[in-house]
Amino acid sequence: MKINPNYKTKQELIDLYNQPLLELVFQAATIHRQYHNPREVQMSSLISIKTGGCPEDCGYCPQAARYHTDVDAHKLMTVEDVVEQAKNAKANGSSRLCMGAAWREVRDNRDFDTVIEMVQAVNNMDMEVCCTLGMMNEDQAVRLKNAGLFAYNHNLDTSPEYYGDVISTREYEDRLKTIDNARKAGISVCSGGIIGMGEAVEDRIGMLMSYMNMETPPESIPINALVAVEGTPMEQQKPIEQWELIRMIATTRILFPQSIVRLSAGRTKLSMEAQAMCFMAGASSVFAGDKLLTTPNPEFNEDKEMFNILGLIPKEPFADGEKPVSQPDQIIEEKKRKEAEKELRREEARKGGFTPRKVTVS
Ligand code: SAM
Ligand code: DTB
Ligand code: SF4
Repeated sequence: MKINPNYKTKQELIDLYNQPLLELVFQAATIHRQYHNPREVQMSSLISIKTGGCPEDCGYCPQAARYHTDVDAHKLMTVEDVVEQAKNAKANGSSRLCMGAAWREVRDNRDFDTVIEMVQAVNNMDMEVCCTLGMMNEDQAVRLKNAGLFAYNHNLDTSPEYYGDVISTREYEDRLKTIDNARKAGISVCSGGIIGMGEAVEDRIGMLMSYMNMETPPESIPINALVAVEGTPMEQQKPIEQWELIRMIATTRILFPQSIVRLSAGRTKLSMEAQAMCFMAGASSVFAGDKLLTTPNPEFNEDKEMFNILGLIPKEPFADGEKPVSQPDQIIEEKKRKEAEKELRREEARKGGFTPRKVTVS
């Protein structure tokens, strides 16, 4: 059952969300136990591989160049540094690594080649690799898939109706297209949203309806509580009530029984009791490590203590899908071949001999 057939209309979904809290949690917990091991929670770590300087105007985001936040722009990380951080995440129990770039879209340039190498390297470490790089076309999705990408994260964030109040530099339709491109390439889809941006309950439900309308809903649905960052248009938003987060997680769990619901940004403001309610309501993943992309997150040690107290077990990688095989990337291989050819010609010239026009290297 990919989508719960018992809820169809917007009103039915709003009633589901608004029912007495403990009834809602009990219903969600019951479904959760039918499809998942309730003790298993995946630890997933984030790396901001390219930080800040983004041309988009997402009202919640500290990485948008136009807002004056404390985030400094950095160029793309090296593959070696990413592998180093991935090793640390794995040693602390993370089975998934999500690499985020503050890009509007993927461009076919050297930076994307480097991301392909990062995907190959982390997949070869037996971690589920997820990327969130902005919009991408079908060919780019296929390249990522062949490199060994397990999942692509691209959030709808909110309802189609509220979207324009949050972002003006791209359309809801653009987001749907990228999700579709990932899906067509055979990549597992991770897509969810943010609550606490001033939206109404109808908008939270509207977002979930967008996922219900997909031929295949996302395998992974992150639910973020807004981290209100100074300098962004949403800096003054008052923190979301923990009950709202629990309701959103429970409603998502009931509507998409097989998907992984991720308790995502906003955990530093949540007590362990509130997080326990989120796990009871069907969340089975957290972002682990002291940083999300640019904002703080509970430290590994705090989470280890929470896992101990609540009797949770970190989930193994590839429990929900086969490990992809990393294949050599055609574009990178071709570039290497041309570079080797050039080097050979340079070498010949250095020796003082004649320079052959074309040398083929097998
Ligand atoms: N640039 C790419 C994009 O927008 O798709 C990838 C990186 S972007 C930071 C990934 C997601 O992080 C956003 O879609 C949004 O849902 C979430 N996010 C960003 N800033 C946030 C904040 N302040 N609070 C909660 N979630 C946030
Ligand atoms: C998602 O839904 N949440 C993560 C991940 N996908 C990429 C990002 C949260 C970012 C929170 C703000 C920050 O740290 O910059
Ligand atoms: Fe850029 Fe992504 Fe932040 Fe929007 S959410 S400003 S696209 S980094």
